[in-house]
Amino acid sequence: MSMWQRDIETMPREELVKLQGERLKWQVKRMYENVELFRNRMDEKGLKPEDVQGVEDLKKLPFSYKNDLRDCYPYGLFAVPMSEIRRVHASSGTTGKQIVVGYTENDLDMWADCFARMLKAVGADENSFVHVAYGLGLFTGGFGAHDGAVKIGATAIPISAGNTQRQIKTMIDFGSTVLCCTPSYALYLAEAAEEMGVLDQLKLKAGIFGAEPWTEEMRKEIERKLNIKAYDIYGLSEILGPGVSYECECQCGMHICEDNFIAEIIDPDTGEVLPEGSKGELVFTTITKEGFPVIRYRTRDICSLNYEPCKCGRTHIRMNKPQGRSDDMMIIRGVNVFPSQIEEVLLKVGNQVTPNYQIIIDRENNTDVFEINVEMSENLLADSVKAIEKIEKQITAELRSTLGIGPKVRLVNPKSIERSEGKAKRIIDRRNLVGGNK
Ligand code: DLL
Repeated sequence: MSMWQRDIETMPREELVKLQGERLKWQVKRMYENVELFRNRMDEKGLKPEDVQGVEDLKKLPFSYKNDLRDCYPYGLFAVPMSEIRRVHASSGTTGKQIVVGYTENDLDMWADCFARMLKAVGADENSFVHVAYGLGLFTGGFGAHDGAVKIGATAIPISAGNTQRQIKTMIDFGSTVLCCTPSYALYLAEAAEEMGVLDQLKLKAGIFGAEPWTEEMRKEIERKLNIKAYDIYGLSEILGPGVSYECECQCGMHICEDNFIAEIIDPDTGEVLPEGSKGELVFTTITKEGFPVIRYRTRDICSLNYEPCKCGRTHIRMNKPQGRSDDMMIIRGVNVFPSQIEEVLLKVGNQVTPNYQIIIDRENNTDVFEINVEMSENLLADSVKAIEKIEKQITAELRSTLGIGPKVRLVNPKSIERSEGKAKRIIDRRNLVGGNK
């Protein structure tokens, strides 16, 4: 079976854990010296870097959170001078402020290696054409896949997201063999190619899909329609983007690149580390990253870890598909959306609308449909239909500029959104995704 870094990917576990311990010691020391927030949290707990001698000491260390990135925006958590940062990426924060992460040259190289492991596992090599239809930009998906493709010597096709007709024509003309995009877009592309009557002209062999939850049924449908094998890849901006973990040819869980990341499963309420195999919140510590390292980062993704040896020979543990979130983040058309971002926009619009809203997400033709009902004020209700339509348009435009996607906004009568025990039900997700909405 083809592997990118066989020595590392099949390293005996004892050796791997020893390596993790050494790297953890190194990381804690340099973070204590260079990242004020981490130093303060260690001091609060009365901990010094010397208190960490191996992986067994990890549980003593303080957690870190998405809000830390907001509070130290933009570069306050970087552990190297900016002159060593080669690239930044960004993602949605819980409020209007995006979160920013940075990579040194070594970090970018490590990231490319992680994605290269995925590519080799799907059978790609220097003769492959890797069609990168994840967004190339501040989103980590596109560049992660692109650098991985270049690393293994394949031909990268950095087409980025959108423009479906052009995607299909390019896949046919350029001979794309590996498709990288969100699973929902893969299905959408398949359907569009079917409608165009060109499915048999595609040369695709495999697909690398992630960035949002997807079901086994979706996998089967993508595989059948595109006549490929569809692989799952996981990542998050704060840790690495795509390539934190990846499926091998056995397609039974995603191997975590444990030489770079230590994973733990905790109880999201108590913070207690749970026994092997339990379901809980996934927490990562980055032990090789230089630019923006994190210790015990709370991903909010709920899943479990599988320590059983895998038939493929890789020794790195596998994580099961994320099965929901311990916060209220949703992923709509591949974009991370927090209800708090929507509330901020509604407050900005002023007193013509109330902050009572309901988000309805559905899936039509394999695309997420995103609608928001907002209760208008009594004053606006008394105004003209035109005035109401104008506010609807204004909210859609504001949301589009904040989130990057524009929902259909409908202003509804005051007090018309159903409340249960006085509380409005904010999110109705009808997509029925395994792992729920993230
Ligand atoms: O989505 C990175 C990525 C890009 C992963 C391309 C895979 C492919 P963020 O935008 O920061 O980064 O979103 C991270 O997406 O915490 C999960 O909740 C969710 N997620 C990512 N991959 C998967 C997956 C990218 N394979 C958040 N299955 C994470 C389910 C996923 N959820």
